[in-house]
Amino acid sequence: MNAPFPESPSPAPQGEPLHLLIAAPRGFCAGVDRAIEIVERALARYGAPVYVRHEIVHNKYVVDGLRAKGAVFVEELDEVPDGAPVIFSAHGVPKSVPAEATARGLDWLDATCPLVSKVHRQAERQIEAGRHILFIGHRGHPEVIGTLGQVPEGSVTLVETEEDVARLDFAPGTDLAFLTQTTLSVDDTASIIAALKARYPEINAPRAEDICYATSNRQAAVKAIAGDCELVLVIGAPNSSNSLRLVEVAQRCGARAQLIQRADEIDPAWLTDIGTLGLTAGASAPEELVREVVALIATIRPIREETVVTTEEKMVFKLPRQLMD
Ligand code: 0CG
Ligand code: SF4
Repeated sequence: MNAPFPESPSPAPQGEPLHLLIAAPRGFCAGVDRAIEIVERALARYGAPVYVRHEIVHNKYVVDGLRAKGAVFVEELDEVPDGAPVIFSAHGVPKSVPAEATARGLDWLDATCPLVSKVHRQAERQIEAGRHILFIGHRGHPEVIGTLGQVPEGSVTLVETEEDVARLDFAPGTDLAFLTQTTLSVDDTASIIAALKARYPEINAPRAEDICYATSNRQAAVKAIAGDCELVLVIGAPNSSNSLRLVEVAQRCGARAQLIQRADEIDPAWLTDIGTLGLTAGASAPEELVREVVALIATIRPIREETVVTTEEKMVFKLPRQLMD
């Protein structure tokens, strides 16, 4: 029998090649790798269903993939049935959450990124030292809720902007300390800290930067390409703080910037009149989605792909002890 006649391939795109600048580092950080591995190992150990409180990381593709393997995502612990294992997301949880899980006798695992846990411990130490904390972060973000929930109510004040700093009314000489969310804009945070230090010169600063290595490296990487790009695509979710910051950084470099979750959100019209396109991905966006975007773009314009590396990352975090054997 004759082989079926092959379908004719769609014609390759014609015209001027689009220069595609891909930022590196981009995509998964060590905390995201670890959190996803915790869910996968828990599924292997306990079998499905394994409950996860909040999206393990802020990415629908990752969450859908784990859901297909038997993870059940909930927002609150009271949605977890008695006797079921539960994992806390990479963003961290208030102290009340593990306390409640223990009280209910639930088998729980903590996928909080170690760099978020480090900020939790600093918050406790500042309170033990008798200081009031000014916490720089975005109201309502799960990491902020988790960090504020490490210390007694009333012992921390959230600061989102320089205007918030101007509105503070602590008496001069009040024993203050500041801490920050891990996924903030490096530049905005520097301005807020400068404003805090100007108002309260004695304020206690964290020993090391709270903004994590992945957040600052991805911002530096997008800065290195954005000035040469007419448009920068950032792969990430609308609830992903670190991804939103990459959009802002690119815009401040003078590029148009667009957050997209998947390749199918790209409007071909965005690509017709430009010479250079930038591409990066937030810390919770997998490399598969970057390749999917590149493949889609290549169906619209011929591309000349170039990766711009600003630093190499080698960070790896240990898994929780319960999952090591
Ligand atoms: O950037 P945020 O904190 O919103 O989280 P996301 O899940 O996007 O990325 C890393 C983590 C945790
Ligand atoms: Fe940890 Fe930073 Fe990754 Fe958040 S973005 S999970 S703090 S390494």
